[in-house]
Amino acid sequence: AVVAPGAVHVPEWLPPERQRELVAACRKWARGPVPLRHTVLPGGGVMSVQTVCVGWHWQPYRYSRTADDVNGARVAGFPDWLAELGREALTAAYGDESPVRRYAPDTALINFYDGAARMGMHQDKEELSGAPVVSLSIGDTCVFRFGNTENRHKPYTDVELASGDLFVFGGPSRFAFHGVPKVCPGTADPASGMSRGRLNVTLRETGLGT
Ligand code: MD3
Ligand code: FE
Repeated sequence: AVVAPGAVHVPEWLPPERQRELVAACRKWARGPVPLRHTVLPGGGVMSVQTVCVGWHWQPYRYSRTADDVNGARVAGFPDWLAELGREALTAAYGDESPVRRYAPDTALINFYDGAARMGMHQDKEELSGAPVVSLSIGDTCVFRFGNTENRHKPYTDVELASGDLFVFGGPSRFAFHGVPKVCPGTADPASGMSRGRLNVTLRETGLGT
């Protein structure tokens, strides 16, 4: 479903077996070299979501190779199979069009939501590339709020994201405000590899080079 220009929702795109593979990879990254943890914001706020990064480390509000705000370790490398998954996702959302074969994501932000976690409305502006963001949801269903480019308030559209759903945000939707006002605990299918909580993996091009 096209939710807005460039914003395409593909329900049940990732089959359960590939969801489990992705969960297994995320469990490994969650242990290190930089652990899954609550990001602390510059003003002292602590995010309710827990995050671990691959390829580049997002520390609010910049990317780095080392997790200077956590343990100083260098982040895990971004694997080729994850970039390939991103290209498959773009093809599924947009069809076999020109930008697809050139999509080269170099960072993944992996977010874990327990039953109480939320993400406030924000824009993702740290990337120097205007390439699309690929989002994969696994585990509990959530309410995802897709807003406008002007401000964090109305108009917005609420969309339920369930396990295996793909969402691609490109073109005019790339810099829209968005957030997760609610997760629905206990809605995960154990076949996803998540017995509780929600995992979201976003793939991005940072535009930062090597
Ligand atoms: C639209 N994550 O990591 S995924 C984030 O479910 C983030 O964890 C949410 O927002 C989550 O920054 C939402 C959907 C998403 C991700 C990035 C976007 C939508 C986006 C970037 C630009 C526009
Ligand atoms: Fe975001």
